[in-house]
Amino acid sequence: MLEAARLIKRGTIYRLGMVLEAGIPLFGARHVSLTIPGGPTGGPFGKHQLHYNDEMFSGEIGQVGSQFDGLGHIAIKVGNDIRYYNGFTQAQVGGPYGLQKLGIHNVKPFFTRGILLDVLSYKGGDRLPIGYVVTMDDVMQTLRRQGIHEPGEGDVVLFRTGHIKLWKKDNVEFNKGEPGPGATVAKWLVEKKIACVGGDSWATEAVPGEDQDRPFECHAIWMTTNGIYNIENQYLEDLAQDKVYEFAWSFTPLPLKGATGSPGNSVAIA
Ligand code: UVW
Repeated sequence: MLEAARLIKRGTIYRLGMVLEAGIPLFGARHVSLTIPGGPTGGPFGKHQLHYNDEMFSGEIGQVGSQFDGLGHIAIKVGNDIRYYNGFTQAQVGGPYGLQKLGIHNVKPFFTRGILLDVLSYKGGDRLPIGYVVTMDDVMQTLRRQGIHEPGEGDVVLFRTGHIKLWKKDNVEFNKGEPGPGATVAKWLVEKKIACVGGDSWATEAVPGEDQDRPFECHAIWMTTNGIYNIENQYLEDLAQDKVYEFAWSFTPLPLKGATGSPGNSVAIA
């Protein structure tokens, strides 16, 4: 944490979360709805006639928008069992009113070193094509071009691909697939012992990926096998514009008991 704080030189805060609202691109049949029936919701109270508003929210709260994937989000079948991180089975994890293990409320706030890998600037163009698999050479050349060290233990690594430019402009194209790392880069990040990976796309990995028979392989490598979190749909344009490649990164997941993930607004401070 103190190491991360030393990366703050100018005191500029970059907001990385997208606005959570109806009309954003969503995976599958997920939905987002916020309503304030009537209005104001209540009051008046007292001589000054105080009124108040409350909202109703409906949606897959941990899995929409700029979402942070917890370790109870992804499982893979091993033998006859569906297994989660730490080898937990579906019977141990599942529950009708929230996860019994690996719920997002267990995750502590982050304040750590963040690294932007602006692969888009290295490769050129407006955005990387859907399905483009970021290679180890792309990662190394991007690091060299940016003049920063390889990631280390506890870091967050954010990939910029330009895919976010489709957000609310062409949701159909946004949802069709995406560029991003594949299993090779995913495993390298595991070796580096990073705490969290993320990017400006909805899964932080190439879709379709390197092996079309193993969709969301990086999700499984990161979350299920190695306990590395994944923060998706991050807005990285301002960081790229200012060429800010190393920063303090902070995010506090919503401690919603038993949830699979958390919405929110991570920040980079430089
Ligand atoms: C899935 O849930 C499969 O993907 P994501 O974590 O990107 O929403």
